[in-house]
Amino acid sequence: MILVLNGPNLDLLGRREPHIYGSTTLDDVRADLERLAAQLGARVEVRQSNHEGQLIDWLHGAADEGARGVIVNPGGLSHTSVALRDAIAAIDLPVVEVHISNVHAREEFRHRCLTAGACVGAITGLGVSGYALALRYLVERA
Ligand code: CA2
Repeated sequence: MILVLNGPNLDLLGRREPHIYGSTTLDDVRADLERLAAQLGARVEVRQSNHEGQLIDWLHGAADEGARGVIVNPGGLSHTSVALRDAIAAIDLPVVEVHISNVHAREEFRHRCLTAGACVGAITGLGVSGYALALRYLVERA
């Protein structure tokens, strides 16, 4: 199983700011990833929380839940959270960071991604396709 974690405000995906994040909802992303995972002979579990501690708890429990890898879009916590970065670094699973928008083409405060440095890699700016690309990578790697 590949765990897909989404951070604060990503529950609004497809419903606000479509010029930045597109019109696909998180439920659409879930359905697409479940379909792709089935094609690849894998399984995904897609979650979202607006709470930093909940994301950290999910990371801590990922291996015990049977995850072989994690895809994380930390949302704005990517730019601020040492605690989330430490949680990613502490677990013994490959983690890929995904950003829907190109954070490097946006405000300067989005250019630094604290969490990405603890991940095996990051995909930014390819829209929601970034999740599917990360899933393919993790299934092939695991
Ligand atoms: O591009 C991304 O995926 C981000 O992680 C989205 C975050 C932002 O803080 C990061 O810098 C980049 C924002 C969370 C999503 O917020 C939304 C607000 C309205 C509509 C859709 C999403």
